[in-house]
Amino acid sequence: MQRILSGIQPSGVPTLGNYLGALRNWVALQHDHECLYCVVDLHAITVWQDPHQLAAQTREMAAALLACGIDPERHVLFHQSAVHAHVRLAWIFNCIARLGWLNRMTQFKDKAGKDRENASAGLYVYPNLMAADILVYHATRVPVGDDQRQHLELANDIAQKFNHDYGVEFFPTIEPLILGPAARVMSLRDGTKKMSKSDPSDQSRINLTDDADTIALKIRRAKTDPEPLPETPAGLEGRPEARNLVGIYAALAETDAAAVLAEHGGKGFGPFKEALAALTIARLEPIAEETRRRLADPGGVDAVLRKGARRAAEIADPIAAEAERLVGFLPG
Ligand code: AQP
Repeated sequence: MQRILSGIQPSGVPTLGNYLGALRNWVALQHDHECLYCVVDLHAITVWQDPHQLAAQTREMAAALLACGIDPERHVLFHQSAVHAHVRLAWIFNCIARLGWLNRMTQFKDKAGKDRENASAGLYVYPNLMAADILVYHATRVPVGDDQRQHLELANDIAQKFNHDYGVEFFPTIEPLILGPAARVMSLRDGTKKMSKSDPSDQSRINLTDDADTIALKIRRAKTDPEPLPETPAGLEGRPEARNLVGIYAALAETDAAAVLAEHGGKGFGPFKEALAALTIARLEPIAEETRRRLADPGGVDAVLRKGARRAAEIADPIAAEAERLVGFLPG
């Protein structure tokens, strides 16, 4: 069975975008892979996180993952900061990766924005930590959105350079696992911007913990244009908000845009939004309910994470120790 590693930042409450782009696939992959799923709190602090909220958000993220169907008995669910091997290997990778490689990373450019001088050094070396997250388990498959492809190529460059520099075949090649049609969910306020859990506007996203009334209201208020829905997908060209809502409907109904438009095309957004709200509520309400139930016992969620961290460390510690030995460190 191939080993999978994937992570999600506890930088807010998980969104419908995280669910359709990642979490739903994580659950499905459990059937035929050995899975390690990680709440990546080390990655989250590459941008400012309120320390009073970070622990709560980490727990909330874990509860949501459990509610989505991650099975912590058959697989491993943990928080990244609890497994120190990630940081040990990330430091070695900081010394392997070249500045020129990191300078090409488009996510850093996007996240740092215009004020690059003021971005944290952590944000800059984020891809090196991501490479360590994966390679410290010798994981070979990583389910990611298309936006992460560049980081995985960098991880493979790092693995190859390590193997070459130290004359070993120690780190394997990683294969990105881009699943299904690219489910990229956009903001409800701006169809050209990705839906994000850290967007300052709560109206821009649907949170996995939103109740039915909140979901219905957010969808009713979602930005649209004045035209009716087109009859075919070609008519979505140049209409990012319409494309997004149709895409969300298709992803939730596990169908495609053509089938959605065959049913709803030619009509105004009013009735379509009602149908979309009903479908979203039907899919998300059980998850929100189970997340709340889990969070009523915070100690129970923490215990799942701690147990997961112990099991993750059993795999990662010997691999980090061997990498350190290859580099030439004396054992501690
Ligand atoms: N809008 C989205 N549509 C589809 N997939 C998405 N993902 C995130 N947003 C969307 C996928 O969710 C996984 C975990 O993401 P992450 O927490 O590591 O960071 P992110 O991609 O930066 O997600 P956010 O929600 O936008 O977080 P913040 O606001 O903190 O930056 C990834 O597999 C990602 O592709």
